[in-house]
Amino acid sequence: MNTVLPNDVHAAWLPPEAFRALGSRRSLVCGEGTLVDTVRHELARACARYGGSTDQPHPRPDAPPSDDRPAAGTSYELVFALVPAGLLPIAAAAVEVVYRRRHGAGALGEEGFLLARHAEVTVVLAEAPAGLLHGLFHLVRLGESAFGLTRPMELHRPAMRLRMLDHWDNVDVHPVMGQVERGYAGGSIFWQDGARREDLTRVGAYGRLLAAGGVNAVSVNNVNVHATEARLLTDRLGDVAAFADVLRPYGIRVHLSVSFAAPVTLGGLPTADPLDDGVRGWWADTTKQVYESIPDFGGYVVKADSEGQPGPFGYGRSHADGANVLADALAPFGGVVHWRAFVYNHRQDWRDRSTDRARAAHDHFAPLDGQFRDNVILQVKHGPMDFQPREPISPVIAAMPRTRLAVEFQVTQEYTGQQRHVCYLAPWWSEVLGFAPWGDDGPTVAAVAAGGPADGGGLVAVSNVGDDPFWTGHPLAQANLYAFGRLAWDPRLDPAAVLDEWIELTFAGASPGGPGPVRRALHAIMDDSWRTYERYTAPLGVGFMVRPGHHYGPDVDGYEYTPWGTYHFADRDGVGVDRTRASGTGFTGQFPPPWRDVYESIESCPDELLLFFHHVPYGHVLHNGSTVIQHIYDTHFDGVEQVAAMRQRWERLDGVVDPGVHARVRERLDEQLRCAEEWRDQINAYFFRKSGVPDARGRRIH
Ligand code: GCW
Repeated sequence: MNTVLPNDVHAAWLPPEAFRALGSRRSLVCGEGTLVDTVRHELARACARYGGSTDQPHPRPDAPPSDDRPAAGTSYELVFALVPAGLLPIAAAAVEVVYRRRHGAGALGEEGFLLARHAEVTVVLAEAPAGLLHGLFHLVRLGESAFGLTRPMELHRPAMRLRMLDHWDNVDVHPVMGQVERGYAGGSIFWQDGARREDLTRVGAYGRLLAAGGVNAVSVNNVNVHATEARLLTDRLGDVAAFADVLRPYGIRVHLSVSFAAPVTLGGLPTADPLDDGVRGWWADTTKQVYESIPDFGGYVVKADSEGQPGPFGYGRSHADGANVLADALAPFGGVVHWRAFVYNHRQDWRDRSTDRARAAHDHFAPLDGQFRDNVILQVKHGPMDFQPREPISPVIAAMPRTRLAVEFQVTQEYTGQQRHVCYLAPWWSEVLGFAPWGDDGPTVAAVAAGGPADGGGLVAVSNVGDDPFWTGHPLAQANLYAFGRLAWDPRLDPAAVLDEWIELTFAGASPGGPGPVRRALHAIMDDSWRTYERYTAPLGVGFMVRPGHHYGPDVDGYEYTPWGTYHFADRDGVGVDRTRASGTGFTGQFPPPWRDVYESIESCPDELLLFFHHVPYGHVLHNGSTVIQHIYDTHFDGVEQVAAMRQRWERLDGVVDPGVHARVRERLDEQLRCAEEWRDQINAYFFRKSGVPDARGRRIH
């Protein structure tokens, strides 16, 4: 397993320095399996650099293999063990006894681990190999503090069983979308110009980074499945198997986006009707072959009847019929189908005020609750529209108690600055995950994704990685990828604390003065950067004032008269979309109480979503005491000032962080400032010209 990167590729959150505390100690690893070997390999690599040693139990030549004993005479400072274990050093054996007494077998599950410090030994126990790997990376995060005086026994288990990244990578360079659709970090790490990359070192290194954040699944190709990419399911399956081979040692399972029309386009059948026996048979046979070459294959991802992709509607069938045929093919092998709920009419007539894109997913899917197989996961974008910087949660999340739901985020910054802008998204995701759709006494969005007694669908996000030397184009966008994994593992984590972890790891080698000054500067720059982005772009939740097509920079009316269903309805008197039951599209009625009423009423609707739910006059007074028009001016002026301050703050890190990182971030901040000024000037000019209301503070509006 080679995950050693060439020097010109940034180490992200796993620089060698992050392993100093582990690599300078004497460790023992007890257990067997691919992922246990990975733990050994990681420790050996760290020890080679930092002078520690790592050992495994030496079987006595005359004893059965289970009677393993640690090398005599060595006192270990760190023990990793799969339990139940054979002979362990005394401290670890004592921890195991306490664990068994307190929790009994099975408490750690497939991926959990236990951490304790006892008699000056740090002990990590797990019941399955993946747990040891997660324990290893947890220790990497803790660094020296894992070896402090005492540490009470801690049990760590992921909140979500599936923590997945979707790649929108194409095999062939798409004439409009390029190698990676909505990719802002160069080409694909998987393919180049129509062929699988020969050297998959970066794919392996990517798996290692993901495992260290907590991700355990990756879907490798774009959900818009074009002709060449469709063949990944059949004659190009070797590509997928090769990726699976390099990701497996890090506990990452591979999934594949497939085309619903595959029985026709690949199988030569006359139909892809999900109720046709020939079609069912084709999916069953094809899937069987997939598992013959990839026994731990995760399953399929499907975008159907959406933005031109084929689907069951073409045959007069429901999305449950469509999803279930794939689910039945996958079930014998333990695979799942991620069926996307992103289904809406993208050929809408802007004159027709009754069609509301926000309603579409709920209209299509809520009536199907209870009709999906157990291994169908309905993958729902977190908001009803499309990854805008501010949206309410999708009402689908609260409407399908008998369906496994996965919530989908977008780490790639399509609508949040395209990795040219600093926009730390964890605070936004954390708000979404902590939202309680049924009111404060009910479960949160995170709890829905995690599932009740049965498994939920987990969390999915669109990756922001490419073949760029910094992985993510903007070096600070790495924090979003890291934070996604951490929040999927534990949605209650504080985004600022997650950022802290990321800084400590990534800048472990920073000089002078270690990560301290870097940490202060990065918190100042990043903690509030999502809200800053929100301030200088589309106001008060109205969304979609971006340039059509590429979605970068302002264009207030760019989507106003298009078929995409993304309107703001600004006129001389006011702005916003009336989605009330009383006089609008009725979208508020898709939410359960209390939100259906909170959003319905202009008095109780939160300011930040006001224009998502209501069309209001410019003089409408917000809860914050400002009028809508003055709020627009103020936030746009403030937002730009905040970006200027970020840029200054970053300048002071010159000579403190790696020069390559410094230069890249500086260049991006220059662009962010330019673009934020453009947003400010266009938005302010637009609303001043529409409303005729001057800025109360007399600032310059063009
Ligand atoms: O946000 C939109 C993007 C499309 C994307 C689509 C989706 C992959 O603009 O590029 O297609 O969402 O989520 O399917």
